[in-house]
This record gives sequence, C-alpha cells and structure tokens, in this order.
Amino acid sequence: TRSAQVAAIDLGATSGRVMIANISRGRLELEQVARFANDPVHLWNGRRGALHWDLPGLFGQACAGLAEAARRSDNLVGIGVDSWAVDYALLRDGRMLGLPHHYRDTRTAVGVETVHADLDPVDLYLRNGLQFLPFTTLYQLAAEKADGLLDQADSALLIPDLISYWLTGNRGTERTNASTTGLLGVNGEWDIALMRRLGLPHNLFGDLAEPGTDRGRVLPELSDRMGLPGSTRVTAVASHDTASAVAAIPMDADTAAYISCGTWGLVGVELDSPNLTRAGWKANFTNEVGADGRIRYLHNVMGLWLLSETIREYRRAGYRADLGELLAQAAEAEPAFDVFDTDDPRFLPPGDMPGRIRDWYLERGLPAPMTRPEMIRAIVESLAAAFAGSVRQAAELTGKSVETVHLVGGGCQNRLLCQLTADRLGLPVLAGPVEATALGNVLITARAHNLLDGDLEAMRTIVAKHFPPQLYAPRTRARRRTVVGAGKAC
Ligand code: LFR
Repeated sequence: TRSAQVAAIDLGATSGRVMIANISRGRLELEQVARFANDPVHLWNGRRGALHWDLPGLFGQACAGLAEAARRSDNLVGIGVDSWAVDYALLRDGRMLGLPHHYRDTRTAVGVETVHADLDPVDLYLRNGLQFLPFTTLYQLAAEKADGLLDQADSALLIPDLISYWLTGNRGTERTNASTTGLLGVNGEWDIALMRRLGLPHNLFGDLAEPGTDRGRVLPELSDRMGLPGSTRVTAVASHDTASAVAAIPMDADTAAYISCGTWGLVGVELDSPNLTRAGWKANFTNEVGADGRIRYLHNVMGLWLLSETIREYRRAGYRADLGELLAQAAEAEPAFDVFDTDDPRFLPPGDMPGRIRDWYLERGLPAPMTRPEMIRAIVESLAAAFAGSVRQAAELTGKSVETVHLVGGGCQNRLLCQLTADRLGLPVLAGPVEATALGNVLITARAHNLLDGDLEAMRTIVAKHFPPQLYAPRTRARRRTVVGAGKAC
C-alpha cells in the first residue's frame, strides 16, 4: 500500500508546531515542519489590560505550517488539532466575539467567588470530578457573565475546536477537552442542571464528539491557498494536549505513572473510571477524560513555566540568560536550599518569578537562592520534589503499585529534572518521547483513516518501537523517605 501522511497542529501555551507523520505498514516517522512562538497579548478593555491569546496569529502560523506540510508530502489525508485546555472563544452567528482570554488572566477570581458562593466545592467535585484550578472554564464563564459578555454570544468553541471550525466551517466540542470545562458530569454528559444553577446558557458548547470523529474537508478556498489536496479532512483528535500526550506514552498503565511535562507538569496515572474520594479532592487530583474513554487521574504541577518565566525575567533585567548553560551550572551547584511549594498560587500569573520565589523563602525565614544557578537549581529540585510527591499520591489514592515513571514532553530534555525525579522517587524514570502530544494527535487521525488499527495499547506499542525512551536509574534510595509531601510544605 502507498504511504500516507497526516498532519498535527499542536498548540502549546509557550509555542505551537505543525508536524507531519508518514505512515506505511505500521511504520511511523514524525517530522516537524513549523514551530512558532505563542506570545499572549495585553489588550486594554476599557477598565484594565487583559491577557489574551492571539488566535488569528496562531491560526495564520498553523496555516503556513500546513502549506509547508503540503509541500513536503505526497498523500496528506488528514489533519488533527490539539491545544492547551479550558480556554474558549465566544461566537455569535459564527463570528468570534473578541480574542479569547488567556487562562492566566486574573479575571477568574470573580468567577471563583461567585461559583463557590452558590456551590460547595466538594459538591462540585462530586459532579465534575475536577481538581480546583481557578481558571477552569466554568469559573471563566462565570466571570464573563458578571462582565455582561455572555449575553452577546450564541455559542462557544474550545481552542482546538475553533481552529477546526476555521479550517472546515464545521463545529463540534471534542470530549477530552470538554472534560476540562467543569461542565461535563462524571457520567460523561453535559451537566445541564449545573449550567442552569450557575445561570449559564445550557447550549453554549453544543454536541459532544469523540476523538476520531470526522470534522469534514478543509474549506476549498483555504485548501487551495495552502496547496493541500482537495480531499484532506480534519479529524477531532484527543484535542486536549494532555490527552494526546497521555495517549502516546509508551507505558503499561497498570504499573506506570506519568509526567507530561511542558508549560505544566501533569502528574498521575491512567484509570478506567473516575475515582472520586475525599482524599483525592483534598489532594487536588482531577479526573479528566482521555482517549478511548480512559480517565487521566492527575494533578497539575506548575511545570516548566517556572523556568521559562525566570529566564524571561533575567533577560528583561538585561542578563544573557541561556537555559542550557544555566542548567549545566545548576547541575554543579550544591542542592543547598529547601524545596519551595510549586503549587503556591502566586506563581500562576506572568511576572517576576525569581522575586516571588525568593519571597517564598524569606517569608519563612529560610535561606533563599540568590545566584542564577542557585535559583535554577532550586526550581528544578522543587519541581522534581513536586513530581515525586504527586506520583506517590497518585499511587496512594488509587492503590496502584507504581514501578516506573514515564516523563514525556519538553521536560524530558531536561536531564537534571529527569534524574532528580528518579532520585527522589527511588524509581526508574523513562524519558521521552519529547513530542508525545503531536504523536498522540497523529495516531488518532491515522486510526480514523484506517492507516493503523488497534486499541490504545497497540498505539503505545508503536510509539515504544519508534521512539524508545531513555532510562534514568535512581542514583540513591536513601532520599526516598524525604519524598512524601515534599514540595507541599505549606
Ligand atoms: C497543558 C494544559 C493542562 C491544563 C492547562 C491549562 O498544556 O492543557 O492540561 O490544565 O494546560 O489549559
């Protein structure tokens, strides 16, 4: 049979990329055709400067990437789109009403207040199974309502669904990403009663689509402009980036935990059904929907955001800060500082990260990292401690006996982070693939086009064969005892 290609548009909070996978007889090759920065924009809204995503800019970059994909392929049959979760565009009569807000915009505080005034957080957890994150869609919508913006909209689309809509003219709400809105019940259906209770329109998002659902052909005027074959179709993949990443982790879900580490570090295990316990609620573990109906039982750890914001701040202050160099120096530095609590909400918004981290130590009368290598070391140590702590919690909360930990995404290139995570857990860390998200994306599209068949395990076997992970063996077992609760000091 002739080989075929599928393209992935993978939008992360820090950067986006377009990849193509070449697939023939169970062989899979992945090639990056475009990579671009995702720089949020501040727009004055009459009262304050609000943080938004530049969606038209991202769409333009994605289309340029698809045009390049078309040039580099001879049989491009499908396209899938994934992105970060929770954010959405409001539309009226098919037109976007203003730029989508960034989940790190501070307006959500109002939403949290109004929702929790009406609903006990435990009741909410029992309905939607989600950990508390102040930017979950339902809080954003509540803030939007308070602003009077919701009245103008007749529908909403999550970010990957918006890109798919702009590509095809067809709408739908893909299930894995819908599960991050807080409006989907643990039974898998929209929670209409919850929407009514919160005063939200119950038909904002429309019908749910499973990963693998056809979204139709690319609009002819667009596909001509990009030089795509007229037959190229768009598939709804597991469009929440973390769902795509987890789908492509070459793991044995019975004995492995995972860390999907990019801007965020998503740490947990895979389950067959939601796990709703008071202990899980307290530990802030979420039940998000994965590919093929699996449950991603995980906790959001702050992730590489701490590093990227720190580097940004150093550069703003005029230093030539190179992450690679600083990491090499950090690896040599003594781990002389306590780990800080990476979950502290002060680290959520953009800003002076090294200053905030230093404050965290000083407020407790603890010695604070002062030099740049010391700061980077403290961040990586604290992330590793938080990762290890969440792996241990995931195991305790589910009764799984975790034997290995898979670390995928950009963070798997950070050798210090992988090693320290292995050391803190006393368990082997299997690092890679770095492009797990794009792989999960193309695998679902390829399966929808019958280029591959099989269940999630079969797809994971393909990943393991073509992208063998790198082993980080724990260097010591002595530190194991320090793991419990590490990184969660307050
Ligand atoms: C990772 C991610 C997380 C989600 C956060 C915000 O990119 O999608 O899973 O909690 O971004 O959407």
